[in-house]
Amino acid sequence: MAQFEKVSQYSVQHPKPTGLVLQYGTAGFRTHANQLDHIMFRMGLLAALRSKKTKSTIGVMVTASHNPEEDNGVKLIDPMGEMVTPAWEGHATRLANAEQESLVMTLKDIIEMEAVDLSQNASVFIGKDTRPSSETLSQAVLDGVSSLDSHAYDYGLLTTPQLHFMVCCKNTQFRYGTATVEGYYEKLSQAFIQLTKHAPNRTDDQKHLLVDGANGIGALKMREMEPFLQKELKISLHNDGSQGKLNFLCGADYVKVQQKPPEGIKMNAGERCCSFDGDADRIVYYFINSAGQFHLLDGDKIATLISTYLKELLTQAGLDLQVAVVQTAYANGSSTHYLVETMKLTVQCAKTGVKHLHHAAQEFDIGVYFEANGHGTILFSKAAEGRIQQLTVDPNINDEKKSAAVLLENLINLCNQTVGDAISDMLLIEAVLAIRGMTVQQWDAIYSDLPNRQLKVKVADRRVIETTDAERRAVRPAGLQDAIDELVKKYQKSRAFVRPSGTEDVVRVYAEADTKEAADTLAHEVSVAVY
Ligand code: 16G
Ligand code: ZN
Repeated sequence: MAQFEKVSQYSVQHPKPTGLVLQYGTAGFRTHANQLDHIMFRMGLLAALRSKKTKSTIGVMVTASHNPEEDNGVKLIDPMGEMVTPAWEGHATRLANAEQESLVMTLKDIIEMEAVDLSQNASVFIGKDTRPSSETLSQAVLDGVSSLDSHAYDYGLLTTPQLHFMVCCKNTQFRYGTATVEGYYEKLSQAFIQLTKHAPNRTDDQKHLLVDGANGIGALKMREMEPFLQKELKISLHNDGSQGKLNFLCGADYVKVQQKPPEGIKMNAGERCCSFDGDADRIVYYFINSAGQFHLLDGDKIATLISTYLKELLTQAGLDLQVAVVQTAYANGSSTHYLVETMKLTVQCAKTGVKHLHHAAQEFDIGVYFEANGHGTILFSKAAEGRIQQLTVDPNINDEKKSAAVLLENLINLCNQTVGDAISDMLLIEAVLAIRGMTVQQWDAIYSDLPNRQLKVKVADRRVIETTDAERRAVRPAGLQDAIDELVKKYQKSRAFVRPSGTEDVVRVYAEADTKEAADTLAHEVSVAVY
């Protein structure tokens, strides 16, 4: 078949190093950029097949998010802008690891297994981050798509959530928005400007926000977007990529893990600051107080701010829609306690990894999901969106209800419902703080985080650890959970768990307790039990 001849020909230019085995992990393939050329070509092939199968546009994003600049990676995006379905993650791993001579055979196998009609048209959207390696690697994706005579549209530089947005817009016939960067900026900024109208008389200080762009794509895109915001937000952009290295001593992951401000940003006491990660799908906020102490507002604090505001608006609008918050085992115990006990919200725990949280959040009228590391968004069910929309045009309701419904409608438009999005989340947070007239200190004071500690443990084979209950309990090896339970009992307000990492060859340990010393000691004792 001519189609496969082309695949064979092109694949020679993207040879697989013999014996190299890589897995489609929690967020796609991710490793040193010099091992990825063949993977990119093959993901181009697979995206074309997935597009033929679903009769929809599929996305391929070239990025390694918060990893060092020398790494790169790739993830596939399904028709509604969500992460590719698990069965196809399996196909991705198989295709990636087929040795050069069996590539076409593996491809044919997948075509047969999925009953892909090769005569069907295919369309693939491609995006990339600012890593130097992304240029040639995205070219390899294009080669893969073209070698199956499929249509590729290369958007060039995009944040990961922007590509998710484009794919969703395209496949919903633009009901979700226009599949261009301008369409993205316009949709979000219009919603933001509408929301800020409910917060008149904001001072320049209140409009001012320091943004750490991690020297990556988020900084670039923030610059592009700023004019659309019509001065309703005054951004001081730092780590904009003009000097520093991507993710080096800056970015959301650095700030969260190190629990300190990034380099390259000068903060005055009480100033609101936020950091994006390398592909702008995560965000964390922080400030320093007058005593110079650093305060981090992570994904848990973001979820709390947003879910409590949504609940308030629903009450005002008289809508009985259920708001649920989806967290992971890493959520600080204080956040869960506050959401359940004080706010009386439904809280669910999902396994680490955006796809798990996203999936869980889809079960509710309104699902707010955030990982503690700052990745998250809000999902509104079609029915919830419909009821809110209806209320905005209902002639029989009072002004208070109508105003709440209009605010909710604008919040829906401001959310990137396809995936966590640093830019969209930032605008959401800024809007909520503005409307409520809240300072970052007041937001931080909603609850106090329990001291916590994370450690990595290197073991011979991390897969010997098996977990259950959304990774909060270990079922294997035998005896490990009992040992953890005994250790936890020694401390107050304590909790600990272990889980094998999905992105690194390590076991992760998490512990929290009423004091820093107790959390540190508990984490250390649990890591000893893991050996
Ligand atoms: C990936 C996930 C992130 C998760 C992290 C956990 C996506 C887009 N990203 O970066 O959500 O928190 O993995 O890493 O799903 P770990 O398994 O090494 O702890
Ligand atoms: Zn990321």
